[in-house]
Amino acid sequence: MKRSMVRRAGVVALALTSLMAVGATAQADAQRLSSCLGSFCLYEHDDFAGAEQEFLFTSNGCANVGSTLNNKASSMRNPSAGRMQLYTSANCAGSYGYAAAPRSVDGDLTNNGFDNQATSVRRVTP
Ligand SMILES: [Ca+2]
Ligand SMILES: [Ca+2]
Repeated sequence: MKRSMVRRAGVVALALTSLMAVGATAQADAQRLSSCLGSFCLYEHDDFAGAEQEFLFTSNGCANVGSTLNNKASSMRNPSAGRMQLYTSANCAGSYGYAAAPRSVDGDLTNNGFDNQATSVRRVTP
């Protein structure tokens, strides 16, 4: 079973801006991960800003990015123990173009060649 929801994250993004000024300490990374309440979160803009989609994976599987963030995701948080693979096609068709390690964050997908590309997400066992 999986489901997803989209909510605005303006207040969260403001709080994170001050967190990130502290520096990339392990503690700050843990706080950044805990700010994603689902299994995996995508954000419209760099540094976890703009619209957010939370994916609630309870097992390995594929979920499509919602219309709000389709081809718009620019940063991600993966607080889960799973590896998240991002695809440019719906229903995780074809090969993935980006993989998020368990318990990782990425504030900018541009240097991975995957800015504004994600259309679906598959959770796999690392
Ligand atoms: Ca974007
Ligand atoms: Ca990156």
